[in-house]
Amino acid sequence: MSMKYSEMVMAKLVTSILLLETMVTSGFRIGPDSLSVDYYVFSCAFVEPIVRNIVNEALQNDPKLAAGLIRMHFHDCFIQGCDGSILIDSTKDNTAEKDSPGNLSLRGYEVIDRIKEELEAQCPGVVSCADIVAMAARDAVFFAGGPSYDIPKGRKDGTRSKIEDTINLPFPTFNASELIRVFGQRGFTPREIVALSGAHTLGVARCASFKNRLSPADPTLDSEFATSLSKTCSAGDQAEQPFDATEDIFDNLYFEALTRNNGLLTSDQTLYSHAETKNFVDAYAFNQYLFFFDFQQAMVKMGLLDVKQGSNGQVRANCRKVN
Ligand code: HEM
Ligand SMILES: *[C@@H]1O[C@H](CO)[C@@H](O)[C@H](O)[C@H]1NC(C)=O
Ligand SMILES: CC(=O)N[C@H]1CO[C@H](CO)[C@@H](O)[C@@H]1O
Repeated sequence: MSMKYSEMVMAKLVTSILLLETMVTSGFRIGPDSLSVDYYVFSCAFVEPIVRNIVNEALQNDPKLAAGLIRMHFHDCFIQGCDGSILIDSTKDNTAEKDSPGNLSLRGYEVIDRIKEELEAQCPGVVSCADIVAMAARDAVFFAGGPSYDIPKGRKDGTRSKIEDTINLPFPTFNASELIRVFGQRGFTPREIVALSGAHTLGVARCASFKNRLSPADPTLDSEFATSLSKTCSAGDQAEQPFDATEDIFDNLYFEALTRNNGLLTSDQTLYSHAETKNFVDAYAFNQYLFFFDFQQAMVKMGLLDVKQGSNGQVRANCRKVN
C-alpha cells in the first residue's frame, strides 16, 4: 500500500496528537522530570540512532530477537511498571523476575547489554535501562516490518525485582473475560488488548504453553491445526510452535489465523470468541494499516505503565544490577 506524501504528513500529525492525548490521559504533567519524545536531546543526542543501529545489527544476525525484545518490554511494564526490573539478575539473597519459570523463555538480554555499554561510553549515567528496553522494542517492531513511531522517554530504573511479582502476568490459559479483567485493571480497553496481542505476529510458544488445548480437545481449535500441534508436542514441552505462518515478520497474519481457528494459545483464540473483542480481530485481519495504527498507540500506552520519574528511580550503570 503506498501513501501520498500529504497523507503521510497527516498520519504523522494525527499520531503526534494521539501520543500527547495518551500521555495526558495517563496523568503525565509537564515539568523537568516529565517524559518526552525529546527527553535526551541535550544529554544524549544520538541515543536513538545508537539504539536503532545495535538492534538492527542484532536482528540481522538473529531475526528471532525481535520477538524477544518486544516481549521483554511487555513483561517489564506489567510487573512493577516499565522500570527495567526484568533485566536484573538474581543474587545470593534475591531471586529476580527473570528466573521465574513462565518467564524464562525471554530472550534478547545481550542486546540490551550491548546498547547500555555503548550508551555509557557516549553519555555515562544518562539513559535508563527502562528507556533502552522501550526503544529496543519499538525498533524491533519496525525492523520486523511493523509501524515506525515515536515514544516518550525519561523513565527511571527501579530497584525491586522479585520472582513472586511475576504472578501478575496474564496466563496463556486465560479466556477473554479474564484478559479483559486483568488488562482492565491496568486501564486497557478490549480494543487495546486485541491490538497488543497482535505482538504474537512474531515468535513462538513452547508446547508447555498450549498443550492445555489438546486434551481435552478445545472446540475452538481447528482439527487439522490440532494435529500439527500434537506433532510439535510429541517432541516435548520445550518444542516450539510459531504463532503464525510468518514468525519473523510483523504483519496481520496472526489475526487472519484467529479467524480460521488457528490461534495458538487459549488467550489468542479466545479473542475471536468474545463479543467485545471479536470485531477487532476481524477488523485487523481485514486491514493491516488499522492494526499498525492501533498497535503503536497501545504500545505507547503500555510503555507508560507505572513509570518512575525523576528522583523516584535511578539510572542503572549496569542493567543487570541496581546501583
Ligand atoms: C494477552 C495476554 C498475553 C499472554 C497470555 C501471553 C502469553 C505468551 C506466552 C505463553 C508466550 C510463549 C512463551 C513460551 O512458551 O516460551 C508468549 C510469547 C510472546 N509474547 Fe505474549 N502474551 C500476552 C500478551 C503479549 C503482549 C502484550 C506482548 C507484547 C506487546 C507479547 C509479546 C510476545 C512475543 C513477541 C512472544 C514471542 C516470544 C519469542 O518468540 O521469543 N505478548 N506470550
Ligand atoms: C472464563 O474463565 C473464568 C475463570 O476460570 C470462568 O469463571 C468463566 O466462566 C470463563 N468464561 C467463559 C466465557 O468461558
Ligand atoms: C505467564 C507465566 O507463566 N508466569 C509465571 C512467571 O513465573 C511465576 C513464578 O514462578 C509463575 O507463578 C507465573 O505463573
